[in-house]
Amino acid sequence: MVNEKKVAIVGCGFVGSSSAFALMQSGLFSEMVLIDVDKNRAEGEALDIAHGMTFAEPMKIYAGDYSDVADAAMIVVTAGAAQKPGETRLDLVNKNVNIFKSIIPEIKKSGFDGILLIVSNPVDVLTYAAIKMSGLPEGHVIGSGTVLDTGRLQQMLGAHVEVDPRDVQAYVMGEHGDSEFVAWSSAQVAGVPLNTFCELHGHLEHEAAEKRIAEDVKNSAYTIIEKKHATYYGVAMAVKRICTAVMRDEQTVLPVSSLMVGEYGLSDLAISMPTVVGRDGVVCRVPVPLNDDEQHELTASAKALKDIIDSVDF
Ligand code: 6V0
Repeated sequence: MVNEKKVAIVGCGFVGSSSAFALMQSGLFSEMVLIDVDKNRAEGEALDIAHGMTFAEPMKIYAGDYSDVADAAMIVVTAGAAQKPGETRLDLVNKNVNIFKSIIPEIKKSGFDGILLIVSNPVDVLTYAAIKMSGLPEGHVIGSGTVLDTGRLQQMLGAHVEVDPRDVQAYVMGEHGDSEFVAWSSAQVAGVPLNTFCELHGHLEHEAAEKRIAEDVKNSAYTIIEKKHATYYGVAMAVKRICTAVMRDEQTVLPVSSLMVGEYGLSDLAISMPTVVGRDGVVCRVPVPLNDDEQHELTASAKALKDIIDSVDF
């Protein structure tokens, strides 16, 4: 029996604890279990977050293990090593796939039957790995994908054209990483094509602005990591947004990462595209029209991911 008010978080570092903090304040759940190989860390975070509870939404929060996740409605996985100087991306992939080999089979063994949200990086490869290892229906395993990148894009575009970022419809698609791209050709503000809206604000150098903003979005994580060694508040809010879409069955369009089954000619990999998200995870995907350049960028991004997937032993 699934407990509709229970969430588990695996990995209680910067991202896991910030997500736990955001979820505690959300009122979505009344029970939250924190799991980490470093049990002390999980216990410390549970205590610290629980002490804020009387100022937010009361809930049960505790450090636990995989025997506690069977009836969870959602599990958020943020466990994993972060890239170190001198370490290749592939080194990180293998390291985190190995960490997933110690986590996902435990989740499967528990009989968990909810929605599995993958946040650890490289998120697209690990989402694919979790789909393969968990035995869960494909649509029940989603990666946070480019939800954070899209939030960053909306925030920057909102500042650029001086409008509430929530009124900007524009998506970052592809890999959550270096090969991601912005689907500029479909970008709008309140139904008005983005370029037209920009011109209303006297911004006429569309190509230069698009290039600058897309680069700033893509480099956000590097910039933040350089300054404060990790990024966690933005992604924690993205986690809360995805959990809200699932638990409230909102059918919200979010660019999560999920298994492609022929969309844009792609299959057998997880990558981000606008997707309707509800209580069943992936409800359906939204085939946002892409121009030739964008289709080319998506194909290249998918190839970069596929090459990594093919080199990893799942
Ligand atoms: P962190 O602060 O080092 O935390 C990682 C945590 O995972 C630590 O507490 C570890 O003890 C724990 N851990 C390691 N192995 C296991 C295991 N086998 N079982 C349980 N717990 C384990 O890293 P941080 O929290 O900063 O980042 C976590 C992951 O999130 C990394 O892979 C980041 O690259 C990724 N991010 C993903 C983002 C996204 O948008 N998808 C954004 C930011 C970071």
